[in-house]
Amino acid sequence: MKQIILGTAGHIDHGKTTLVKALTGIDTDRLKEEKERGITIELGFAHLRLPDGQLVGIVDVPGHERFVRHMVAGATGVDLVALVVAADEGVMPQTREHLEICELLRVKQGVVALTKIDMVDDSDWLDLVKEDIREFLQGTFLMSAPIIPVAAVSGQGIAELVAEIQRLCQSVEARSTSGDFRLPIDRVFTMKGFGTVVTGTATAGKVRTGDTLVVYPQGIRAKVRGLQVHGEEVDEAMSGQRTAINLQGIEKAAVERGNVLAAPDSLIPSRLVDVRLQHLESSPRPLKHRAKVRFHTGTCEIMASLHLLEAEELAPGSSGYAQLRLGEPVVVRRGDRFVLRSYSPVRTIGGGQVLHPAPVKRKRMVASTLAALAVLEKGEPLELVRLHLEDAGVAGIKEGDLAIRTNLSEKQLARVLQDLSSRGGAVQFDREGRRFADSGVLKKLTELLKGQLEDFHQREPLRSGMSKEELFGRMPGGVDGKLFSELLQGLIRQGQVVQEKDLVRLASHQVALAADQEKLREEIEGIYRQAGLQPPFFREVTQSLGVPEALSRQLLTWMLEQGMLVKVKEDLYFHGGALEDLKRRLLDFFAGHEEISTPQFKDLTQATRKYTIPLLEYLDATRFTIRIGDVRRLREGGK
Ligand SMILES: Nc1nc2c(ncn2[C@@H]2O[C@H](COP(=O)(O)OP(=O)(O)OP(=O)(O)O)[C@@H](O)[C@H]2O)c(=O)[nH]1
Ligand SMILES: [Mg+2]
Repeated sequence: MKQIILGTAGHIDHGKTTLVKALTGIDTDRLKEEKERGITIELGFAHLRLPDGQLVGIVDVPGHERFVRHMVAGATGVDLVALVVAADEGVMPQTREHLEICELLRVKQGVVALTKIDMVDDSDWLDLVKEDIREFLQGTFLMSAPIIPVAAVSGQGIAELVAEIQRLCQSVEARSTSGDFRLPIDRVFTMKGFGTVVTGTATAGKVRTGDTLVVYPQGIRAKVRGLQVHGEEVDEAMSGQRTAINLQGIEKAAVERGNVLAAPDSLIPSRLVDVRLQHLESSPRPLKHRAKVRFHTGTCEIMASLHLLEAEELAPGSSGYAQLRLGEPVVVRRGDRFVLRSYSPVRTIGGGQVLHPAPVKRKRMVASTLAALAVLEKGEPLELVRLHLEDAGVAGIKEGDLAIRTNLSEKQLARVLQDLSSRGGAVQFDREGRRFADSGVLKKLTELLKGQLEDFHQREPLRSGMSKEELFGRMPGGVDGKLFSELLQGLIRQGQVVQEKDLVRLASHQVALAADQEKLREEIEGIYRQAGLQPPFFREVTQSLGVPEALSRQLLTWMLEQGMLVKVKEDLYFHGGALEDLKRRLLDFFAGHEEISTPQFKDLTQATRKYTIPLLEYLDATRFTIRIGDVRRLREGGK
């Protein structure tokens, strides 16, 4: 069976609630204040079983000017509207405003109920009112909707109205129930023994008892303990159903109307939203850049400042791109409809469609901004995905986040990503995390990476390479670690970069000493070879040879990398051959001894304490020997 919701709309006192009661037998004005004042304040809920068996959920909205925000909340997720006009009064201000809201929210179909016809005994008057309504509906989605006269008190016309609703229901498109579950919350209350219950009209997906959901924008997780649809307990609820959800693990005070209950990781709270804004024809004056407005979407109302991106003002009846800067975070998806109302006096002034649910601050009057927004509004899925990949830049983006931003179905998105990847437009750099990056961004990053290596080789011609860590540190901020590794591996596979241990270098780079440097190197090495186990300070050697500081440092690094010199401790370097020789002699010693004491070691090396202690520590540290108390033994496997 299709899930269908019908909403009422119309001016105060025109008979909406009475009509719902005549249709369903349910009085939706439950509050004491509503009974006393005879008006609707909060949304009311009922359901109607049509003759053909179809069940229709009904949302009854208040007509009072002060509660239009409740009406907007109620109209969210509605498939059909019953526009109620009292025969004795005709079209009134909220008849107009409610119809405008339905238009802005893109309600597609409906019927007009001309109520209280028992109050009018003049058939000419009735014809006049009908004509008036017909004219009023010109150019709207209700343009050719039937106008059905009813009198709730006598039941006159009710059967005809039911027949029309049934006819409409048959043509309502069945909703998709795939995708992430989402329900804008319109009521929160506690039930004895059950805890917190929230209600709303599910606008997407499905939910089952036991599922974990998140209350947005707070990000509080809660478990679904129980579900009710039309007052009956169910295991599963879906898009298009009026649903009550009993939540476990959340206090009533932590949730409020306007919050959204949705699948984990399915929404991004944001204080910025890009939109296509339609300014109502009936608006009294142009909408100005930076105007203070009320942003309504789902069941929430949030104060916002309107940033017109294309002009200083928007004339009534015209439309344009805008960014809303909100006082509180909102959670929307691309394509969501919204309504704007003026700050004061409060009046509906426009509305439209969300293009980007979590954009960056946009620069106004800039061609690139407008081009991006045009893609967000009208782009093919592929262009849309590419735009979001580009925006994500060097940080890359998760497939799930792309889904939220584009609001494409899982299947559609997977297809686009595959298409883009095979065409070389996108790269999946993290399989497990399902993260992607734009190829153009990667190309730039690759150039940057190679540029950094090139700079390094120029700066340090005698060093064989740069540590991976240092190279990563020189990438622009926000570069993802996995993305960096993937790029580097790619360059290594292509043979452009070579990695040895932790050092990377351009394949083209080779350390080669100039003839004069080579001569110096030989002299230094000679001094160290001669000095054996009592080497001089490197600085002393190079100073005596008159080697400039910078070259001295480069030569040292190079000789260390080549293993000509070995660092035993800070500022203490030995000739590599001298150390090898020492190790050979130690092996001979251990052939005849179990262990060696410090004095024995001193004898063996013929060196002073200044050298013997660091040497012993070096041999321990490199796991050649092991220290036991005051003596050393050869480590197993030590050589
Ligand atoms: N005679 C007559 N009175 C009606 C009819 N429908 C509603 N009324 C009366 O009109 C008054 C207002 O009706 P409601 O149903 O509360 O009007 P509403 O549109 O729900 O009002 P709000 O929710 O406050 O906007 C009540 O006193 C009803 O009894 C009708 O068909 N005939
Ligand atoms: Mg009412």
